[in-house]
Amino acid sequence: MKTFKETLAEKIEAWRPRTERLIKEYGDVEVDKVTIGKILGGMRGLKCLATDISYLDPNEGIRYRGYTLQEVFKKLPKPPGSEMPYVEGVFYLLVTGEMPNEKELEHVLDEFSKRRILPRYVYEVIDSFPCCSHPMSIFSTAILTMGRESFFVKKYHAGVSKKDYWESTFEDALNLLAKLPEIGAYIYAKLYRDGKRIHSNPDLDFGANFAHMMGKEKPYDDVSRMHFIIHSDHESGNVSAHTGHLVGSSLSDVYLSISSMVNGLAGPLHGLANQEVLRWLQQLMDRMGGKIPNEEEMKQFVWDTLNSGQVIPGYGHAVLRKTDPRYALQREFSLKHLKEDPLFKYVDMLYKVVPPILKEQGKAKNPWPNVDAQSGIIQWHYGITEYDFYTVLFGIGRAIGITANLIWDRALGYPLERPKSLTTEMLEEIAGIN
Ligand code: NMX
Ligand code: MLT
Repeated sequence: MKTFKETLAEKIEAWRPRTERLIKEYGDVEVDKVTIGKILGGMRGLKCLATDISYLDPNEGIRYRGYTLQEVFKKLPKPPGSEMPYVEGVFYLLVTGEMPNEKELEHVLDEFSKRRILPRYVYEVIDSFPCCSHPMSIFSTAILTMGRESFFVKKYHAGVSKKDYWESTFEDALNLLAKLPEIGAYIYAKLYRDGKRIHSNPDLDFGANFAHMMGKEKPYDDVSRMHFIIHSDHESGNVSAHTGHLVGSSLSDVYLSISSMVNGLAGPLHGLANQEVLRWLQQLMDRMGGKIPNEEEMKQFVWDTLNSGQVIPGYGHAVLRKTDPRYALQREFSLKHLKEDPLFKYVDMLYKVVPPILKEQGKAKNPWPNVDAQSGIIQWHYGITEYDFYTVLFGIGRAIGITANLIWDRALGYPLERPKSLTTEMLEEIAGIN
């Protein structure tokens, strides 16, 4: 049997001529048009990045290596007795483009398990944070601290060939990913459980070990697997993926790149929206004094939020134009496992109430819910009510896709990213404004 790395090496060798040919023979072919609207409008929709790890269709949603999420969940191998697949399997899929067979999966599980031990200084860094620090700041710093472990940096200083950069990036990626559940669980223990840490269990897979360290019973292992898998990738243009890629393009190592992507994810228009959904719902619960609002009361709450100039968290999207399939998947899980949860009832009613209101308001291009409208409610149901922590969970998942991208960025020799900027005066001149 070939190892994970040997399989990847073959894929890379086979892929390189395709990229080389595109650059050499078709470098001048136009793909998209850059308008002033795009330059001043956050480059929305501008086709200017390449990745083969995943693709986001506005109506269908995300595909990982050509597979819809439904297919990913159906085809990836699952631990015995579990509803959700191994997280390690999705990393294999994103990196190699293939579903792992039993032997390949066993090998990846072993790779993750043997790299999971966290250096002591990471606990000390987490311990030394001042009170009231946001968990995302701690998470980002914990990752950053481990830069001293980078295998890529050692190889680079030793003078390795550009063609081989991917190998040490692959090692860094595995070394970091295997440690993220422990970092996340320790931040949680430190902030919300008086530092009472539960030691990791090397016999458990990524999702089950995380659940174990969080002190949670079944089915929280499946909740974790589902959460990490659905958050793992969303093509290259979203803020976290783009940040990871941009920072990596200067040959910053995996630790620097992933720490940076975490900082991008921590904004309320991106990953932090999952915490914002809960914060917003808490305001509604306070207003209702614990009573479930009726549809009219809910509509009023939504309008009040909009009329005060705020966004409805968990709704809208820069690319999607339909309900996010990640929302739909979590809704399906919620209908099966937490249908009677009062918070799920809120979320269920919001699904009916918000899209028509956003349509009526006429501003949001996509009135439908995104992944963040559901994820926090599931965590809350299983007892993780400290919603400041939710984006750390998103970050653990997102690191899987971004590291897969970083490996391939190195393998295909993607260069330093450096677009050109213009001044307002220059734009006015281009527009023909006197
Ligand atoms: N509630 C209220 N207004 C909205 C919403 C919303 N959920 N979504 C978009 N709009 C507004 C938006 O603020 C903009 O207003 P203005 O013209 O005054 O600047 C207008 O509609 C047009 O925006 P769009 O082109 O539809 O959206 P854009 O691509 O700029 O932004 C989001 C996408 C996701 C940032 C935006 O929909 C939003 O702020 N949603 C709420 C926050 C959220 O759920 N973020 C999580 C996204 C998923 N993730 O995990 O990253
Ligand atoms: C994501 O998962 O990154 C978000 O849905 C945001 C995006 O794709 O722009």
